[in-house]
Parts: sequence; structure tokens; C-alpha cells
Amino acid sequence: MTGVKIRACAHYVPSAVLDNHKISTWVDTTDEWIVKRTGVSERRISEGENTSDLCIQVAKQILEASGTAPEDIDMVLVATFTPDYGTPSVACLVQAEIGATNAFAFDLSAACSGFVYGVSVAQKFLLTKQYKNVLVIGADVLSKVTDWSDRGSSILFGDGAGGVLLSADEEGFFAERLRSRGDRVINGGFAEVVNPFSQRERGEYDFLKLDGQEVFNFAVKEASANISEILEQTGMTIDDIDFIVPHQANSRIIEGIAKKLKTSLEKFYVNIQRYGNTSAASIPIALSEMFKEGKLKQGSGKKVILVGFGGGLTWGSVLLSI
Ligand code: B82
Repeated sequence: MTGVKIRACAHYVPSAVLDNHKISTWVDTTDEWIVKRTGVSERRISEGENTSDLCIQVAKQILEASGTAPEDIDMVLVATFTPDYGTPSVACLVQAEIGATNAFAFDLSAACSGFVYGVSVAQKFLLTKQYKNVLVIGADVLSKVTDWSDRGSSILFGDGAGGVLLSADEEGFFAERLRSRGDRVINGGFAEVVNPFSQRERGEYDFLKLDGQEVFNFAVKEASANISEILEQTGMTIDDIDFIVPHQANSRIIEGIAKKLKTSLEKFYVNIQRYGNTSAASIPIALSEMFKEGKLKQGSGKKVILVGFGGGLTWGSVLLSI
């Protein structure tokens, strides 16, 4: 199976840090409670930068790090559910700003699974050999769809972006398992039809809502089953995998997945304490930090599973060799 090579990886988060102590000055909560329940200590919150602004920073870093000319990018794919506009897509805004004049660009909507879906889509385009350099970015500005008066959800989310430049790699390894279930929902963002005919006001589902325990159980059960399916598909065991990079939704979900897979939490990269849940950005931010920390090195052959789960419901994993 033709794999994909990560030619460069980068992330960008807004500079403003919102810590738990600050949140506890406007909703009834404490740092201790938030850390215990979610694993989050602080998150980055945009002071006006929109989703495309974060993506453009990531794209520029990637071009520079890989020494790629913008005209050599064939495709720009942004996974997000908090785009700047309905149209143009965030991907088109990025394409314009970096001068990727030969690329085509579009967004993909799969909430927190978006980056994993995006890598899978990119691999299919690379397989055709018609496209050589694909930029895949996961980005969300969840602060736009956060109900800041709700102590249950405002503590969870953060803003950020991360991405990769992918090329085909004949020797590389690639496996995937993508899933959706549209009958089970996490609601969030821009939900009501508010127009002169609708006689409606903005409602609760204009904000991101998580129905705690039910989606928690879904995440642990389906993400671990999904990883097991990939292992079965490829004839590998969990011991053959060097790292699992999960969507950073909640530290207890990650612990639950590790337990179900009967493997050590050490295999899992966790940075939720610093960024909260950044939706489609959480996996590429984690990947980028792993490269920066030297945990991952291009050409090392390390086997990594990226596992996403989120609104839709959507979930899925890709197995890559780095
Ligand atoms: S929680 O239900 O409140 N909980 C688990 C019982 C706290 C210990 C909770 C919290 Br807090 C944060 C996230 C979740 C959760 O289930 N998240 C998701 C589940 C599926 C898909 C995506 C997510 C996500 O948060 O992105 C539960």
C-alpha cells in the first residue's frame, strides 16, 4: 500500500493564555475541579485571529521548513467546523495568502475527526500520482462557538491549528479505518435558521454542547475498537505501534482507550493540559510537538496511529510510518 511521507509538520496557537484560575472568576468552578475532571490547565484563546489566520501561520512555517515553493503545492485541505465564512473556504483563504497558485483548495467538515479524515483524503489524491504535495491543516477557533456562561463546556475548549505537508512514499506504510454515525450527535455551532421568516433567536445549539457521559462512553469504546480494527487489518499488535496520537478531548478518555487496548499510557501523546480541546487541530498540534521534542523523526520508520473522534458523530484512525 502506498504510504504518505510527512515532509514537514507545524502548529500555531494564539498567544493569549486563559488559565483555569481566570475562568473561575466568571463561572462557578475551580482549577482543581477542572484539572481532575478534564486534564486541562490552560488553553489559548484568539484575540481576534480567525481560523484562516491560524492556518496561514501553519502553512508559512511548513513551506519554510520543507523548502517548498508555494507554486509546488497541488492541494490545500483544511479540516474545520469553525470556518471564517460559509464561503470562501478557509483552504481558499490560505491558498491565496501563501500564493499556492497551482493548488486547488477546499475544506472538510468532520469536527474533531477532521484531520484524520483529511490525511485519508490526501492519501487518495497522492495515490493518483497526479498530485505530489498536499497541505493538510486541522484548525478550529472553538471560542467562537463556546457558551462562555456555561461552566460545563467553557472550561474544555481552546483555539489552534496544526498541519502537515504530505507526499507519496512508495515504501511507506498506510492503513485506515474511518467511521460515521449521523444518528448520534454532538451539537454545535451556527444551528438556528435566523432570518426575517424564522421568528427565531439564537438558540442553545448555536454553541458547542457535549452530552457528557454518553459521548464519553462512545469515545472510549469506538476509538479503542477502531484501533483494534486497524491492527487486525494489518496483522499487527499494539506492541508494533510506537505512538498513538489521540484527539485531545479529555484526559480520562485517553486513559480509557489505553486501558481498553491493554497498553501503557506512555504510548499516547497527551498535551490537553496546555491547549484544552482544540477539535480538528488537536492531533496535528500534538504531532508537531512530537517532532519538536524529538519523539518523532522523519525517516525513522516509527509507526504511529492517529485517532480522532468527534461531532457527527465521526471517528477514525490512520496508521502511518514516519
Ligand atoms: S465528561 O462527560 O464531562 N466527563 C467524562 C465522564 C468528565 C470526566 C466529558 C468531558 Br469533562 C470532556 C469531554 C467529554 C467527551 O466525551 N468528549 C468527546 C466525546 C466524543 C467525541 C468528542 C469529544 C470531545 O470532547 O471532543 C466528556
